[in-house]
Amino acid sequence: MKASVFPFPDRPRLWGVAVSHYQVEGDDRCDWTEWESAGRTRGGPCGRAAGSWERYEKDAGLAASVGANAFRFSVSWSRVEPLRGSVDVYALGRYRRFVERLVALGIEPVVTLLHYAHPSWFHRDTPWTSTASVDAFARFARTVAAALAPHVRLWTVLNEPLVLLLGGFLDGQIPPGIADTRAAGRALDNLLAAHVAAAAAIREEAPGSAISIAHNMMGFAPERPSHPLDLLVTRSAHEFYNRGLLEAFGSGRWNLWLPPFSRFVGRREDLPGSLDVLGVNFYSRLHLRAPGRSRRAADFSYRDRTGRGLTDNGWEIVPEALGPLLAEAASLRKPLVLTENGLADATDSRRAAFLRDHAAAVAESAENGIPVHGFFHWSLLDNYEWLDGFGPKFGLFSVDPRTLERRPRPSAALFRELGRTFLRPPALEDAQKPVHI
Ligand code: IFM
Repeated sequence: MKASVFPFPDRPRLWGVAVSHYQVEGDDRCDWTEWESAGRTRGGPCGRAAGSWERYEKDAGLAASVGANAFRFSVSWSRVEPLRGSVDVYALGRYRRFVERLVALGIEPVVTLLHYAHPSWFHRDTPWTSTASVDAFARFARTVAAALAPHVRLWTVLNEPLVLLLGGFLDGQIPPGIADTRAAGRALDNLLAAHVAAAAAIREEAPGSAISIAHNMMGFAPERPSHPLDLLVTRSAHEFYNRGLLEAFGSGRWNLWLPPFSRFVGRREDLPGSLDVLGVNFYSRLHLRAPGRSRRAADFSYRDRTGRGLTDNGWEIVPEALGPLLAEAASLRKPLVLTENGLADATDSRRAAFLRDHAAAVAESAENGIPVHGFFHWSLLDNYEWLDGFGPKFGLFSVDPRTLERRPRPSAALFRELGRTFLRPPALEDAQKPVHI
């Protein structure tokens, strides 16, 4: 059996912060800027975002100041390859400098290759519905891996591929704005093929790398707890959204049914071997009701069932849903990392409890033998939220929209304290236990 490349022996646990390039860098022309110009978002243009393109080294320092030993960010494909086939070496060098800074601070860089935004040429020339997308993406992955090796050892190839599929190809809410089941089926096949090809390219350019995806997992609950139709759609939502990709990466076969009429079936024998680590993004839970009043199969909504209140963008706070989802993710038999978890909370009145409760859920899972080796808070900074603009404040640090000055929110201190516990070596814990003789 092949020795596992993750967890890293010299850094068995990761306590980190996460951002994505488009949401923080600013002034990056890509499919999403076109989407904004076409008035397809609710929140206005991204513009300067948090200005991180000029401030990444400062952001690395902020991460260090809150005790992070890992920093997850994404590389902008549109900056690296603004025209198809031509690489901007300055952009690559910029990321290289950032990575070197992280390493100098003792922070593990964790790099995502596809975090929603694409170069403007992509959907025209090599769209996900065409097999040409596979080579185009693998070439980008190879270029980035060659530029950032050997400093980057953990790669998140695709961020939330099912969200991209649902939003981009089934309900047309995000680029490329398609709503067509057949196109979605082709896009899924090519996304998975692209993952495999990118993983191979990274492993060649950066030997010893660990390859992951960030899989968005949600809690699902029946709106009426004992209503048979609500129970049925809840089960189907869980199977489709949470389990579908686990089965695909576990067995190389997928059969995803999205009621009532969308089914995606496929196989790739090389899929299981293309993943070393499973990243889980977890935020909230949806309550389902069938038949739907506004949607045919079912309606879904967030509800405050735990009495903790909803986040600023209306999501239920439900840490008790995390443990069962991590257990489900563990059925893939790969090491796990919680690659995103956080909330929109401008006044910082709920973030401390949120952090504490989710860290406790992770600790409990680990104690129960779930191999969860990392925890990344979304986000380090207030940033641009895809459809909602700058309204939701996800940052441990607020960002002044005028000066782009970063300021720690009070809960940042708690993040640091929780990190100390999470990163404490187990041997030390044992040594601290009272010894009875
Ligand atoms: O901001 C997003 C991120 O880009 C992907 N996961 C969910 C976050 C909060 O909506």
